[in-house]
Parts: sequence; C-alpha cells; structure tokens
Amino acid sequence: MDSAPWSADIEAARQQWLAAVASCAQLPALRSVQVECLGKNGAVTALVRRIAEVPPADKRAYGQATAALKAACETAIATRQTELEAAEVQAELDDATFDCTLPPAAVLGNRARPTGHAHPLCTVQQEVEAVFSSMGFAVLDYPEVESEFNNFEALNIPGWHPAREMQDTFWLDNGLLLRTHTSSGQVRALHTFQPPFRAVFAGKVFRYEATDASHEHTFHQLEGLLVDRVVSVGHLLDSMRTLLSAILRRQVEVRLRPGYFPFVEPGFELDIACQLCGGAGCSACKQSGWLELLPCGLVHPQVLRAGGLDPAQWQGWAFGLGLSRLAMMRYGIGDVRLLLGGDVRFLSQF
Ligand code: FA5
Repeated sequence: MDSAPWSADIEAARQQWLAAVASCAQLPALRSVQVECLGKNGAVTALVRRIAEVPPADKRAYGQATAALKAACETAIATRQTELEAAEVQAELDDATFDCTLPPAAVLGNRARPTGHAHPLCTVQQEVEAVFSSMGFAVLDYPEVESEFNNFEALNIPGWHPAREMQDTFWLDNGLLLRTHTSSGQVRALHTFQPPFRAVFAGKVFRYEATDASHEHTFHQLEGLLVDRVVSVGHLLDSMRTLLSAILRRQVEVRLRPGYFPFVEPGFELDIACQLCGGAGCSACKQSGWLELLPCGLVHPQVLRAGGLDPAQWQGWAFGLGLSRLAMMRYGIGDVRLLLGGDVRFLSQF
C-alpha cells in the first residue's frame, strides 16, 4: 500500500530535527533548536497543526504520526540537555584552575549567583560564644532531641510539677522530646566535666505554644553554666553585663527581678530595656518597654546532685539567654517570627 503523501514530510522532519539536536554542542544552541522545532511557531508545531488540512480518513493516522514525531523531538532534546549539562560540570571539574573553596560567583562566571552569608542568629551566637570563650568558657553543643530526665526531672521538675505547664513541647513516639530549653544540657555537662568548669551551649529549642511578635515555637537560646567551690550572684550579674555591652555595643538599661525556675535558687529575671521602641512600648515588648532576655540564678542543690556532685562541696550559677530576642535587639528586628521564616528578602538585609 502506498504511504500517505504527508508521511514523507514527517519522516524528513524527524531526520532533520534529530540531527539538529544531536549537533548542538552548547546549551544555548540547544535552546534555540528547541524553540525552532517545538516553540509556538516551531516547524514541528506547524506540522502538528496541519491536521486541519488532512482528509478526514487520514486524520487519525496523521495525528498519531505527528504526536510520535513531537515526542521523539522532546525526548531527544531532554537527553541532549542532560548530556550537555553533565559535560559542563565535568569541564569545570577537569579545569585545572577549579578551586572548590572559591565562592560560586568567582567560579561560575556568567552563571554567577549572589553568595550566601551567615544568618543573623548565627552571627550573634558566634559573638556571644567568643565573649564567653575569652572568659575561659568551653563552647559545647548538645542534642535537640532529649530525654524527659535531662529536660525536666534532672532540673528539679518532676512530672507533677506545675512548671511543666510553662514549657509544653513536642513528644516523639519513642518517649523522647524536643528540648524546651538549653538547660537540658546542664546535667550532661555536670556528668562530663570535672569541676571546677565553665561552659556555654547554644541551639534551637522548641515549645508548643502560640506565637506572637516575641514568641516563636522554635527559637534559639544560649545556656551558661559555671561550677566552682564558691560562686556569687555578683560574679553572675557582672558576666551578664559584660555580655550585653559586648554584643549590643552600647550601654543598655537592664532590670533585675526575682524569677522562679525550679532549677535555680535564688532565681532572677534579667530584662533589657526594649531597643526597638526605646522603652516607649511596642508589640515586641508587649507595650511594657522591657523584654525578658536573660533568666539566671544559682544552681539548685538538686541539680548538682542529679549531676553527681555534692552540693556541700560545689556551687554553680547558670543563665539561659534568649538568643533570638538578643538578635532582635541587636539588629532592630520587630518580630521574632522573621528569623526562621526563610524569607530571603528579610535575610539578605544582614
Ligand atoms: C528558660 O528557658 C530557662 N531554662 C532559663 C534559665 C536557665 C533560667 C538557667 C535559670 C537558669 P524561659 O522560659 O524564661 O527560661 O526562657 C528563657 C529566655 O528565652 C526568655 O527570657 C526569652 O528571652 C526566651 N524565650 C522564651 N520563650 C520564647 C519564645 N517562645 N520565643 C522566643 N524567645 C523565647
């Protein structure tokens, strides 16, 4: 049986475009071929549309043949694109001058992208760690997934204690939990180091709570713990003042109030005059002019015992800095939720 008059056109188009795709040696050339072949005004697109002129008896066969042609061209282009991209990467790798330590803009030439930078939380954390490092503190890192014992019980917060209500969290099926505060590292440190010792440990903490301008369900804290034969509230407060003036780079007004935490005695709340509104009141400080930033106190004897130390021999002080709020004060960020919101427009300002 004679083949239809249009089948030669379709076969010719197949050979022409598959050859054109195969001859592309660069991605831009391949993109041009793709437009000429499959674009709105492309040659194969025109063939597909020509079905309107085909006699009714041939329409089905014509439609199938042009669909197969279009699919063959699409597959060939996709395959060639993968090959050319791989070849480009290989060429970069083979280039003797390739230096994987250079930032992307320098390496990729005309495919340059802006380089990333440290997150404001990371910058503030590193600065606080540097201040404490200079005062002889070790910088430690503890897990975000914790045992109930380390997060609560070792800190003098048994299951029935009302303080558990203040820090509800996310529980895992295996009974572990996402730590509600960096204080969960205290008993780990007490078990690891021979006193006297001093350490800071920072990271993400999690709370099952409603969010607002100063409250996130996931935020950052930095814990400090010092253990020695004799410690004093004076030393603790002076260390806190040194920290704040080093990070905020100005004199800031602070206020000290009694604060209740089952794992310190006595306990304090160290608030900072809101740096966003200058004390006049705003949504970040809940119109009070003050922001809770740095609770602290002398380590409770029960905690020292849970850490294997004799409270008659050893004393300690501890603080739990709200690192996210410190970053807000440092950079003038009015809403804590921006910090982990992942919005590049926000992050690129730092
Ligand atoms: C604690 O988490 C205690 N573990 C701190 C502590 C450590 C006290 C050692 C004594 C000794 P608190 O829940 O207040 O305390 O949180 C500490 C700080 O974290 C707060 O002052 C605040 O700056 C910050 N913070 C608390 N909740 C949030 C939240 N939802 N979002 C952002 N920051 C928060």
